[in-house]
Amino acid sequence: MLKLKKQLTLALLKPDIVVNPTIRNQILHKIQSHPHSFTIVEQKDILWKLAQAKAFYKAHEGRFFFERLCGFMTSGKFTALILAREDAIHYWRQLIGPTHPCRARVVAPGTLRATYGLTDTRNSFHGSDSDDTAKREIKLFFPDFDIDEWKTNQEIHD
Ligand code: RTP
Ligand code: MG
Repeated sequence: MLKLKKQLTLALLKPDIVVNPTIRNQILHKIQSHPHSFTIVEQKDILWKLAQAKAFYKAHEGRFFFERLCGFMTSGKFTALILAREDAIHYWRQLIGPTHPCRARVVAPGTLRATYGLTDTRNSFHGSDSDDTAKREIKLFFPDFDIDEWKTNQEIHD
């Protein structure tokens, strides 16, 4: 039987989730359970300085929500995860749902942002949007993690 290759993505549980340990644990359990079945390959809690937030969200510099986004992301710890499964980038973004929770509640009820998101900016989750972005974000949050070595090990165990 043909087995699809696993892919890695970088996910963040933002400070509005991490401030509530019960909710955070519920989410960690849910994303590993059927039917989502992500494997948590690495996990780390991080507290950013403002400059780190500004660098990560540089693409949004100048937009009206940039300052409040960086303020929010430095308001407390967030959890960074490396997640693995087939088509992980696509499925993680599908599971978290559209950027804005109000819209998510209409077009994608049941998604994580629809369920937990508070506002357009305090929207609880992040997910890499492409393979290149995932590689860059994994390197940023987990500099010691060797993506190529992980891929090689997957091939050996497949
Ligand atoms: P992410 O990068 O966090 O996975 O989210 P995304 O691709 O769905 O959204 P993006 O457009 O990249 O925006 C990055 C983060 O900026 C905040 N945001 N606030 N109108 C607003 O107030 C607004 N729009 C975006 C959100 O926290 C979003 O996740
Ligand atoms: Mg984005």
